[in-house]
Amino acid sequence: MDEILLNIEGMTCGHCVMTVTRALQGVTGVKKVKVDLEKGIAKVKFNSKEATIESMINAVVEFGYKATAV
Ligand SMILES: [Cu+2]
Repeated sequence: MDEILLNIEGMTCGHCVMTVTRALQGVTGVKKVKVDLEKGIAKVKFNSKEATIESMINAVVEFGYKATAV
């Protein structure tokens, strides 16, 4: 199991946190997601054989937020 931190830009409230969490959880291979609103960071546990960092970033962008690998 691998772990990555993503910087998430554009989150302002709990709804944003939920949206970003669901977006990341929807990526195949992502096992666990923890989003910190104040820090603007998402901690993601994933199987690197199934999920790529690019696929996670794209999933977040699709919902209108900006994500970059820390
Ligand atoms: Cu919001």
